[in-house]
Amino acid sequence: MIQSRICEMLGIEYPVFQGGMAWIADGRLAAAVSNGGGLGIIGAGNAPGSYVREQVRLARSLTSKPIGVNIMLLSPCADEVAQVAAEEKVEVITTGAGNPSKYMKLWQEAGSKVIPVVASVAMAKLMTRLGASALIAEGGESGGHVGELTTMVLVPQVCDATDLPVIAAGGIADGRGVAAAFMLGACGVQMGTRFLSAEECSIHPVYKEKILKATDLCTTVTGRRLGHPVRSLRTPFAREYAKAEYGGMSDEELEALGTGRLRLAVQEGDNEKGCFLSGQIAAMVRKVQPAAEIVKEVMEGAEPILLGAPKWVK
Ligand code: TUI
Repeated sequence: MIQSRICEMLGIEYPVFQGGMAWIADGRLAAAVSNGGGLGIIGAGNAPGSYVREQVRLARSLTSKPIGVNIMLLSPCADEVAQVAAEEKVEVITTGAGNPSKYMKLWQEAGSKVIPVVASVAMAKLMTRLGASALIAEGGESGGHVGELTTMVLVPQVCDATDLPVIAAGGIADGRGVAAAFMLGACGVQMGTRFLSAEECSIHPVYKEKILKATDLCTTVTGRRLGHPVRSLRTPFAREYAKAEYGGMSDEELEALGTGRLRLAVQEGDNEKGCFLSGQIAAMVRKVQPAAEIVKEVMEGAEPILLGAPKWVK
């Protein structure tokens, strides 16, 4: 089976991270992925430190393998959650939606490996200089908060800019995507959308069903005007928001319009008012299965492609 630098560094069997999705990636999902040989990551999102501590402890009760916590840097609770992640001594801390410089020392002193999501070469260089252990290069095919560049464009440039292991994210859901990521210079992948269909993923059944039924053009990006573009399924809410964004609404009204919508999707399955974050790859997510099976399936899919590479070159 394919092993890489990141497996060795973290003591994991497969170079597969599960994205730390806000409201979605809880201790149960993270433990299932880690038990399957990947790296399960708890998403802090906007939640307070107490929630994150509880989920870390839940994950610890379900697995003895390494786990991670993702700190969403736009969260009003980021400072508090950063502290909790250090206190709980999680093996890996990933970050998203911003610059984690001010927390790096705290986390390194706690013994955690810091693996920030970067969406640009400049951020990749800065994080390398500040002692990150690896980088996640996430292209705009991903769900949730997105950068400008695609995975195809971002990953090789980040690999050229650093000697650290690079994990590719955005638009990866099967063995072909993993093989392509390795060809771009990555030594592992992070998937979010593919894990939405995991048995251990506790999202509302309506959310799961929407992912399973998604087609290629099902997602859209809103929120550019306020400076945090977000990819989600095209739903009545996404259409309403897009209309408001290009209409006369003030920034404050627009901000208020988006507040609480992810919770409505994840917990209530509210088809009208919810914001169903999803990557472009949703159309390739076709069945509900255990998280461990997903990890194994994508890696088993990648191996023959990578080992048989000369066959594709005619
Ligand atoms: O963070 C994510 N995905 C997310 S966060 C989220 S919650 C949210 N809700 C409303 C508005 C915004 C977020 C849902 N999905 N992915 C990782 C990611 N990080 N993608 C892009 C970036 C990124 C962008 C800019 C990382 C660093 C960065 O640096 C900017 C700077 O500060 O220079």
